[in-house]
Amino acid sequence: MSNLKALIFDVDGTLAQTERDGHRVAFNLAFAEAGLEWYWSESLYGELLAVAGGKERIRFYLQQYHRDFTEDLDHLIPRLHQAKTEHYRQLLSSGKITLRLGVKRLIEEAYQEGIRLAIATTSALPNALALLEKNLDQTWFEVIAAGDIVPAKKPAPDIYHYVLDQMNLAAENCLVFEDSCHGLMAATQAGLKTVVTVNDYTINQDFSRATLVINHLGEPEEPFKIIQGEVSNKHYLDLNLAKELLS
Ligand code: XBP
Ligand code: MG
Repeated sequence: MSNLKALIFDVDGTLAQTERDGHRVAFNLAFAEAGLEWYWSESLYGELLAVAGGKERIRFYLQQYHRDFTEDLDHLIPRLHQAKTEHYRQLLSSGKITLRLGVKRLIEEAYQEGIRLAIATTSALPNALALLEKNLDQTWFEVIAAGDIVPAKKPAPDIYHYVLDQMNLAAENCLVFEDSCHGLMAATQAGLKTVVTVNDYTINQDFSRATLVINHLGEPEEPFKIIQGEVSNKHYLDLNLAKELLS
């Protein structure tokens, strides 16, 4: 009998590569629209990802690069972030950002087998929903924990504690999917085993506490590459492997 009762997914970077071509672009559109001469290049955005949460990221950027900026940030940042969210939703509705390899297959298999599903993301709820609406059946996810639902964002474990509470599940019965060291830290501190699927922004981060680190979930005809960890004779991540990883 397997311990596995639920899969919990991070959104940005894990379900889809949303950061570089989604969130980053939307931030820049919101800045331009507000008449601000701020531009987040791909490499600068990589630096700014050190801070989770869009509102927190703008504040961090100003502290690092525009210390002399005098506007009332408590007023400006939420306004900018709201505009950014609108741009992000529009970008997603164009369908340009698709799910990462193997994500749909694994989620469909889990749903059909009665394994419970949840989302734990730092992103604002409308952003998480925009991706799900376009690519998956959001009603399959019993809990969608997002954005400001907990006061402390990843790497704090709060969002994972919240999901476990809502689902009334123990950490030992769930497997988490993340793409970043912040996400891994949050899940690990909540006692959860985590599979990391890296991306260009996170590939060099420290994932030593992960159960498995791979380049993507893989498909039968497109195997994953193992970066850290061991699996028995498997080339893509399916429910059997998820169960094996939890045991
Ligand atoms: C990703 C984030 C988010 C997004 C921007 O979190 O840190 O801040 O970059 O989204 P996760 P918002 O990987 O946990 O989903 O602007 O909505 O915060
Ligand atoms: Mg992520």
